[in-house]
Amino acid sequence: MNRIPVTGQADGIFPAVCPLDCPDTCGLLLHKKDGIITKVEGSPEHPITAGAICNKVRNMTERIYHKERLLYPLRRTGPKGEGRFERITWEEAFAEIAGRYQNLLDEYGGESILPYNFYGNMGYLSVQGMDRRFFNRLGASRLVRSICNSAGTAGWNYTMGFGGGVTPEDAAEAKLFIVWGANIVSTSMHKFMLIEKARRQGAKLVVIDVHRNRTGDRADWFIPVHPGTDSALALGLMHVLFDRGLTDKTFLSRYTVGHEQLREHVKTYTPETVSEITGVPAEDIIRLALMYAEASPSYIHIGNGLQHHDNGGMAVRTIACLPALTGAWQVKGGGAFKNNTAYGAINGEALEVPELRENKQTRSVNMVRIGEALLELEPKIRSLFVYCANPAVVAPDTERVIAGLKREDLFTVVHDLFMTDTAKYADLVLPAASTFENTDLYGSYWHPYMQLQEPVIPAQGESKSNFELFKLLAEAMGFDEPAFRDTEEDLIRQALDVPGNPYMKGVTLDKLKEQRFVKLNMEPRKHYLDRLTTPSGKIELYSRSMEEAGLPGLPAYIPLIEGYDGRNRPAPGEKVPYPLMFISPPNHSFLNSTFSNVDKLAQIEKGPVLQIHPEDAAERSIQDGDKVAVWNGRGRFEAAAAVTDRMLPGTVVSQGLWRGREGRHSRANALTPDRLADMGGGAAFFSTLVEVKREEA
Ligand SMILES: Nc1nc2c(c(=O)[nH]1)N[C@H]1C(S)=C(S)[C@@H](COP(=O)(O)OP(=O)(O)OC[C@H]3O[C@@H](n4cnc5c(=O)[nH]c(N)nc54)[C@H](O)[C@@H]3O)O[C@H]1N2
Ligand SMILES: Nc1nc2c(c(=O)[nH]1)N[C@H]1C(S)=C(S)[C@@H](COP(=O)(O)OP(=O)(O)OC[C@H]3O[C@@H](n4cnc5c(=O)[nH]c(N)nc54)[C@H](O)[C@@H]3O)O[C@H]1N2
Ligand code: SF4
Ligand SMILES: [Mo]
Repeated sequence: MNRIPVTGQADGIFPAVCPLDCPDTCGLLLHKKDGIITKVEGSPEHPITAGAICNKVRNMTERIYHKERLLYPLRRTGPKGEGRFERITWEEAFAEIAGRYQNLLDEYGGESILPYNFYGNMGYLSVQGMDRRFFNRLGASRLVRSICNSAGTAGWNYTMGFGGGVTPEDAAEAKLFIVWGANIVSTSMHKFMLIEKARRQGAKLVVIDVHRNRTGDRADWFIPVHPGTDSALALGLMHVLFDRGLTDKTFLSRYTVGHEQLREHVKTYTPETVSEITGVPAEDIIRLALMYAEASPSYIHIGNGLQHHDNGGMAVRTIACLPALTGAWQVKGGGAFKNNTAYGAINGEALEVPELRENKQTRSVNMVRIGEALLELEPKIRSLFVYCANPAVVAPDTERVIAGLKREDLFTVVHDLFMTDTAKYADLVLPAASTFENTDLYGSYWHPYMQLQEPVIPAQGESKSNFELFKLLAEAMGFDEPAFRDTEEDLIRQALDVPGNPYMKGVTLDKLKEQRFVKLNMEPRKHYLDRLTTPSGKIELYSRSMEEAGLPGLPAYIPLIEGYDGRNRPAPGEKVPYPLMFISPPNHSFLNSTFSNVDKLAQIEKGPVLQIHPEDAAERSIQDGDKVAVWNGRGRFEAAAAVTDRMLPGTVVSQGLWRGREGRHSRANALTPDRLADMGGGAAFFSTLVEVKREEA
């Protein structure tokens, strides 16, 4: 291992924060001996995560001190994609970027440059600070960061207004948990731990998913559905609730708009009709509706998986209506959770300084369509700057993304800790410092605690934090506005000063230094229902804003553009080019594509696996363990077959985002579409059809 010992720093145990794109944002403790982090464990003092961490981060030292960690700036020497590079100095790197950017500015304007970043590190300074200031000043094209949860968030916001739901402390009191389109055992383990605790007091867990994932395995009741049919299921539940007089009429009149229309509207969604669409037996739909009406408090966790579809925004919007029908919101712990980002909203404008941008009309590019943008957008994108993201693996339709990255006339810079698939196509690759080497501020999109990271080890090799990198780049470009002179602490103070957000009152840098975990001021939460921020100030079962945006104003089931439901899926033996729905959600041991290069974790996951139903396997003479090829008009993916009845027939599942491998087709996103979902410019990864065949050995 490439460990660089540090002198002059005391050994001991240091507080830290998990930087990964995971709702739990754990408090950590780093054990340091001879200047090296030897152990990562959970901080028992964190009020929510309380000392437990996942296996991924218990192995974080494998990543921090990985033998392939980038330590110096590199310049490409071979063809794009081949991965041949030579070491250069930072001075050379800065001079080259500044020179190229100045030419681009002179010849084509700032819009010819596109930043591409996501949440490889969730720290506000890593992805929303000096970097944004730099690209604003440059006048670069704007990036619409919608690859993760935008469709669902839009659907939630149309219904509820405020982008927050039930908090963990309240959820602990629920008696019924419905986990809908999420795999929290793997993706948010403390949520599952909280549910386990409630179950010991008699609470029940229902999981609704297209495949029986690890969470489904542990549920009291697992309900499999056909992909993209969740809104039909939710409408079926509403049908039963209205039909049997199980709604809370007082709540509906006081806190909602549109309940009379909704009652009429759902009459057509009978359990029988909904059963045909979703694959859920009619008696189960009735049973679930009765269970939901009876349990109090009842809590629905709306996952990210179910909104990665053509109709994903509407699916979330429809499910979000359910707690209003039973009045679940009135009881502590009752209601729903989609994400809780809004409580801890920081002062984004102070961090990003949009005033630095001269042209307020600068174009926006949706990150979901990065392949198309690189290949087709006019005027052309001539430079791409990637950090905290790995589009060659995580973006949909990766064949097109890679074709775009191969463009000879595209000047690509990648800042990362590793030579990712994307970095292999870069002209310059810059080494990034890991979070434990940085100062940063962390919120959580689930729990109400802010945390501070301070460096525990120095930057490894010549690596630089995002903050430092963009500050120096600004200097190289000759940008001399005061915004580029701010320190990390300045940025944290600016971020925490949010006059418009009462939940952030009292969260300060000094308190963070002193207490490590600073709780948001949750007092306003008491009046949740009086603070709904929809146009009507109520829960909008009918939404005029949606109609104005060209969407149905009432919740509706809209079939997928690319996909089948239970009514139209091909009969066994019927010949259609691509009869199977392909779902590619996260796996247990990686975080998106992060960790896929850590052998220990990759070995646990074995390699790309395709779960296929026994009926679908038999039809194709596929046996457990066979090598299979999965393909459609976009590309090809290879995996080992696991024959299992975890899904309904017609759906195949491959968990995990694997990096590209020499001579192998290991990217699931070769098969996924770059269509935008119905709302929020979101991604529709899972609305895709494929065929599968056994590969001759
Ligand atoms: N271990 C691990 N943890 C992670 C991540 C990771 O990669 N690995 N990623 C992080 C990130 S960025 C995010 S956004 C979150 C996401 O975490 P979750 O909210 O748990 O969402 P996903 O894991 O994307 O998808 C969950 C489930 O959606 C199901 N699904 C797909 N289509 C449908 C559908 O039409 N209907 C229903 N009901 N279910 C469907 C999939 O089968 C899958 O089991 O997790 C974070 N945590
Ligand atoms: N098929 C399919 N595709 C998906 C999904 C899915 O479920 N299925 N999930 C989607 C979702 S929800 C998301 S959020 C996206 C996630 O997509 P990305 O955010 O691109 O996630 P990662 O693959 O983890 O890439 C993060 C990169 O950031 C780097 N990094 C980490 N820390 C730092 C830092 O401090 N500085 C710099 N410069 N780099 C750093 C890491 O080394 C890593 O290479 O993927 C999406 N893609
Ligand atoms: S990935 Fe999630 S569960 Fe694991 S340590 Fe980080 S925040 Fe905690
Ligand atoms: Mo995500």
